[in-house]
Amino acid sequence: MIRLWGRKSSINVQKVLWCLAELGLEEGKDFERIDAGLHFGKNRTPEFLALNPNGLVPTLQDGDLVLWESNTILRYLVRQYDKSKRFPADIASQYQSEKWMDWQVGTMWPSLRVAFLGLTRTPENERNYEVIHKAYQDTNALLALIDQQLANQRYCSGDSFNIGDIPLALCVSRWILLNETFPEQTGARLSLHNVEAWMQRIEADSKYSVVAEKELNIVK
Ligand SMILES: N[C@@H](CCC(=O)N[C@@H](CS)C(=O)NCC(=O)O)C(=O)O
Repeated sequence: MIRLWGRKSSINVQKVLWCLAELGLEEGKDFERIDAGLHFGKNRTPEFLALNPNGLVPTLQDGDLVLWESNTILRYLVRQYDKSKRFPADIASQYQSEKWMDWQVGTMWPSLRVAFLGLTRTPENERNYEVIHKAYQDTNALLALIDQQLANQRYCSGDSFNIGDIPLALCVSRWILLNETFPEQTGARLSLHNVEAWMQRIEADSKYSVVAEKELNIVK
């Protein structure tokens, strides 16, 4: 049975849970999940560090194979388990999706992460609100790029939902949640109509609720 290490409130664990759901793989039947990270701990034990020397979640075990890096885990799961072709299999769609996955981890998240960690993992008296505000506003500008892309197509890689939509939609959900929770500190959130419509399509069509998990684990 597949084993997934990670708490459900982690955005990177959510990517994996969403992908597993789309592939029709069920917790308790096809995979087991072990709560780890933050208050659950377990991710700094020698046993865990032997699996993932970064001490981070998600970490996935499938037989002898151990994987970490959430986007890589998604790629693996689709290649290994997408027997019913839930995700587009043509090369052009695959690489359009890859492009956005790399952009999420290399460009968008580094910007949103500064605002996210600044507001949720930094004690109030240590927060640098200028840096947080700038990071949030930079993320607005980055998300405007996805909005442009979605003006002409329904999903990140074309007309069908793809794995690249998963990390993007989870980041958008965090971007909204941060602004709703800390409106003054983030400054205004751009109104992105194509992104909004895409989020609604995703919420209606997918097997995982992207907006359901609202736990930010805020440090006081
Ligand atoms: N690039 C990694 C980042 C993993 C990561 O930063 N995980 C966070 C949760 S989102 C973590 O394990 N934090 C420590 C903790 O939860 O205790 C990935 O995409 O999987």
